[in-house]
Amino acid sequence: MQLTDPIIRAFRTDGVVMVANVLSDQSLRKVVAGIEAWVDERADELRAQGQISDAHRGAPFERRMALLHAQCPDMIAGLDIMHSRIPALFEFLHDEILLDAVESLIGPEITCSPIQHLRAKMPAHLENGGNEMVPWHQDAGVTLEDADATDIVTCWIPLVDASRANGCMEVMPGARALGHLPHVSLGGTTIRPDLLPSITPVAAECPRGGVVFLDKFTPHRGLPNTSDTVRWTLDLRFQRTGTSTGRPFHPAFPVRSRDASLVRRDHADWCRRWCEALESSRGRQTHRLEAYVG
Ligand SMILES: O=C(O)CCC(=O)C(=O)O
Repeated sequence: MQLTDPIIRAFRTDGVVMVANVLSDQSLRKVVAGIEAWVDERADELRAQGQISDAHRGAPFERRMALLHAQCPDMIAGLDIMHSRIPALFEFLHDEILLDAVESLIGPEITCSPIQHLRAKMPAHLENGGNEMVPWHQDAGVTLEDADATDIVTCWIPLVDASRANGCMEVMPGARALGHLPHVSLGGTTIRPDLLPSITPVAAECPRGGVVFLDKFTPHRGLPNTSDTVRWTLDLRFQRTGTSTGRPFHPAFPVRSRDASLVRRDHADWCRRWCEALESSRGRQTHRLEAYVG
């Protein structure tokens, strides 16, 4: 879906825009089916090890992971995109409707950044729940300097309706004009508290099918999930092919080009590149942090 001029203008001015009804139900169903297959496998593995007693097969997508996590918080270990490498997620990185929207913002030569996440945000009341809370930061703070000149578009994609209650993001519209703000390590990578813009935050509620488009300088954070269900989301990043990603040691790859031969569609190759990169980049710094004494 191409974005309209008013939406593009809002993105450029505010650094954030929520667009409803972007993605097809069919694409999202395929992604969810791929995740469910991973959950089945992981639950079976933990049941065989005696770490869970009930795999809750048949429980709704937005409940099941909470039921499993309550039995074994380790259930979500290895879920993130680069570790689980779920084939349906790799396919979704090429989603034509999503890429049409991204093309409206950065043009037709599009590379998928390796900074990409699948998040299952647990209800905060669960024991070990709330660990997935992300403090105020800019995506520029979690990329290294080599990407300073790169326009990076974050696509935050709920797989279930995302509301304030289940822990959607809060964002600061208009703060992108401030550029890169120093980040420190304080309960996670976060904007130095004394430099946090005094802009009233807005809850970026977004229904399933919608996308929140975010500029790399827009401060945002994840709210706690006060519901009983799991807030499932993807956050993916795209940029012009040939620009630096800020994670030079992790694999980026073209997902759209006027020259179709440049687009990489080989899932096995993607898996191989991630395995090698994770091994060889062990211990590398990925966030840009300043020393801080509060
Ligand atoms: O999903 C969240 O709660 C936070 C997401 C986030 O920080 C990001 O996409 O950069």
